[in-house]
Amino acid sequence: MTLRVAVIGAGIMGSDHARIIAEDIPGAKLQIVCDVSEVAARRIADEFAAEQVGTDALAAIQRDDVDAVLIASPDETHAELTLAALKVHKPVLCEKPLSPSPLDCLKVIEAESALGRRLVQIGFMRRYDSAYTEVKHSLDSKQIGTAIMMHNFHRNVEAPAGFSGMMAITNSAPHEFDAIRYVLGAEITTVSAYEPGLDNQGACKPVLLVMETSSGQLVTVEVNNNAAYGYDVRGELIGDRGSVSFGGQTPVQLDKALSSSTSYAADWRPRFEDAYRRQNKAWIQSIINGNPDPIAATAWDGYCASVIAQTGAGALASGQRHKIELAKKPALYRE
Ligand code: ISE
Repeated sequence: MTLRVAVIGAGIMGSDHARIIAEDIPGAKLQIVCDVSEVAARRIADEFAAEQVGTDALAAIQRDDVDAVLIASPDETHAELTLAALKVHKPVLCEKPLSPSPLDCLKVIEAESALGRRLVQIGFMRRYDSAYTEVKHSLDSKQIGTAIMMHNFHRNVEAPAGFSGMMAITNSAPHEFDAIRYVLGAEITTVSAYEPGLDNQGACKPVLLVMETSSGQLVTVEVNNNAAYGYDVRGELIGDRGSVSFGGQTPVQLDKALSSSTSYAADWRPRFEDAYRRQNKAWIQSIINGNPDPIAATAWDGYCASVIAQTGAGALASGQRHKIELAKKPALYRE
């Protein structure tokens, strides 16, 4: 069985997903690349030998020769396109965020619940990263006892123009929110957010989030989108009988001239290359098997990340500790 995939969006992530679908996944075929820019869509389609090129996402989703939809268009379009795919009962892998708006996430949840089966997976690829997998295993297998605290660091080399501390919470930190919920198996219940007071001429400042969970853990997240030295995602999970550190740069170390060095990736793609590949493979396999992948992030997980992001942004603006208020979890997403 070969699944014909439409990739919607020919930007950084769309082109990466198109490559993975075309080159790395037996059982999947890159059917169409669609982007509002025909030039961008054609460039990626030509590079990875897609059958078709399109500029109308809704039309691409409805095509008879498309079995599954991978959404990597701008964030604000994700929910609408996911709803369009659900309308024609097609499985979706939607890049994070499902939507910056929790209300729009809820619309997806309602539509999926009405269908009575899970067709939406969210691209929280860290669930497929070996570091996070091992951290979760060390906790689940009781190697470090009960989790007490978790520290998370998320650093990009340079923020795009116009990126703010607020956007660090709504665009970058959702990966952390999902990874924390996934590893700890707990909900985030409160959030406070801080920025350094220094005046660095309008550049996006780092933000520090302090959160509490439903199991009583304390969690910190530092997002620094202007870290300058490299893409660096790492952290430490502290239990009452041990602790596990994770992440870090590439595993290769260069020793010469009385010194030792390692190198950092310039952005997230090399760091999470294997995770993206495993995630997309698991997505295709789950469609072929007819069963959602057990570790995949669901529309509910997308909603939770969106609520935490929105609440975190509010906490940064107010300087107060804010409570995370979630809707009732629908039956479709309960284990
Ligand atoms: C970006 O949108 C991503 O999704 C990356 O994974 C993340 O590391 C980066 O900070 C975000 O801005």
